[in-house]
Amino acid sequence: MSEFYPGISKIAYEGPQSKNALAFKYYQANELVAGKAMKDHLKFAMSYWHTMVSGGADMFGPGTVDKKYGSDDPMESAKNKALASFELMDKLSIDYYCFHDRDIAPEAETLAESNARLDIISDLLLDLQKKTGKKLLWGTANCFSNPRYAGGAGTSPEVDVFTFAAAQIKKALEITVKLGGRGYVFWGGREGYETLLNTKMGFELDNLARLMRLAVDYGRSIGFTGDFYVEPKPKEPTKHQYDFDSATVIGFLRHYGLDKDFKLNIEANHATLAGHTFHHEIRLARDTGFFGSIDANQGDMLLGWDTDQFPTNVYDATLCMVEVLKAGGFTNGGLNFDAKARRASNSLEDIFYSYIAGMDAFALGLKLAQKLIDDGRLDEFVNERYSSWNNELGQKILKNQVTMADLEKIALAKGDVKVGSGRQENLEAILNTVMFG
Ligand code: XUL
Ligand code: CO
Repeated sequence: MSEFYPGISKIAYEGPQSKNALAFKYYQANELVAGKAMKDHLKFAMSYWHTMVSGGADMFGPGTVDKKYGSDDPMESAKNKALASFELMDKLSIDYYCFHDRDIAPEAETLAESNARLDIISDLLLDLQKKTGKKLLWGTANCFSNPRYAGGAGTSPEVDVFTFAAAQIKKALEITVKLGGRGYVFWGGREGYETLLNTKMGFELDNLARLMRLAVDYGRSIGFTGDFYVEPKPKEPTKHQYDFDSATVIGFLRHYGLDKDFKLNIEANHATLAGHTFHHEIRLARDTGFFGSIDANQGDMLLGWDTDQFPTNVYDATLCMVEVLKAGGFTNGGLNFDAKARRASNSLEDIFYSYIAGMDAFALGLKLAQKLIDDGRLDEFVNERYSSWNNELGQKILKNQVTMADLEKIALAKGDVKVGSGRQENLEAILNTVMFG
């Protein structure tokens, strides 16, 4: 069988001193970190849409990379993409992949025909999985590209569109289960609004939850035991997306009784679009029990949109991995590179350079996260900062054994209170010493 990435052999680990652009400098799949192989800590996944489908088109010009994979026929091209994706994952030592239904099999004229295409390609993917041991991390349905979804899918003002979205998600769930995916993602592509002048917001929110409930019930009925995820994003494509950020989504899931089945898929660039740090979003998910999976990428702080760049910021990767380690690691989730090479990075090698850059940044982040935890100074400081809650008064408050009047009496007797230093600058310096020391 001919290769789709000729001239590129399996990427090897050569260490930080290596100048070979096609080698890992930090990612060594079987290196143990705290007794567990890097590959099992990180669970890297390839995003099918950016890697196999998108050629770099933007609103100012067409793609710059040929992603037809040797055929103008859409189904031949789709088959070649499936084969190429497994070659790519093999060469990069990536164990998982993620897709939208329409990434793996192009949409046809009718739903029945689209479904038949999905059957053909998912058979091929299943076969490739069996031969290689690669796994599907999660599947999802693209309910945002087709013009029928202009006003939303689950939140469409029109009942026929809601019906179509449900049918599409049913099929996407079936192929996710068929391929052994441990996750199913809801990213509300156009589940939001442009103007409230034409929108029944409360009605749309109820319907979004209704669609998710239908999906959970159906998924469970066909043996899906993995996690459903919502992937928060505040804007783009709609002005206001309903799944704005983690806090909003958690409130939504609890309000509609979906919190037992859903966790969060946190994306770095979505976090910053919402005015948060990536770290904030993961911490919130972990502290509330909604930590699920991660879309690893990064935005550009000077741009107000979702640039989906490969993640190379080691501070962010480190703080992310601290949260992952403290969450006890991934269960069904993993690190999906929802990222694309820049439009000017127009060679097939650039796909490899991009993944190597992202994987090395996270390998480094993992090692540094473990180093920070082992160093212990940050945790020690935080524990000390909150230590007054261990005293008698603190314990009584935590056990809800006091009234406002009790607290007033104590406060009046104290007269005034002095608080300790938050020591931010010193903690930031400790972070640097641990990372670069
Ligand atoms: C869009 C985005 C999606 C989801 C899956 O910003 O991140 O690709 O990850 O639908
Ligand atoms: Co994403």
